[in-house]
Amino acid sequence: MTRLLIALIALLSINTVAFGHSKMSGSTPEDGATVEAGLAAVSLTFDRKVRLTRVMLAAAPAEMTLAAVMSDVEALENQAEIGVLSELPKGFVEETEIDFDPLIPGVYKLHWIAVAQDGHTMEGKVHFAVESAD
Ligand SMILES: [Cu+2]
Repeated sequence: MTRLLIALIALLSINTVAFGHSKMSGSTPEDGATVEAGLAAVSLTFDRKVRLTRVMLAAAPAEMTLAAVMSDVEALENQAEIGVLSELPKGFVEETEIDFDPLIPGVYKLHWIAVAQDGHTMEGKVHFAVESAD
């Protein structure tokens, strides 16, 4: 029993080291959220400072649902990239806002790439749906 406990603690420690670098702790809208038309910014929050190197916003093909976009990576080949208006922060930040022209109804994916302060490159995606206000 003690041996099992030690093995378990060792395993947990390894995980702590492996995932010790920064990660995204949240976004607005959240991944999987549905928001009203007119959304013009996505904010990203990280648990430790990162330097964003690339942010891409893309609209999914019109026939795709949010659930399909979240689960089917291949289908995003036909996505239309949308211009991001804001410049990425030059230094390391814990939070940033990505601005763009107000979005029309549709399903979108925001893909970000960042470097953590420990030098690791990280990336992630936020998927969300924009629906018409009526
Ligand atoms: Cu790291």
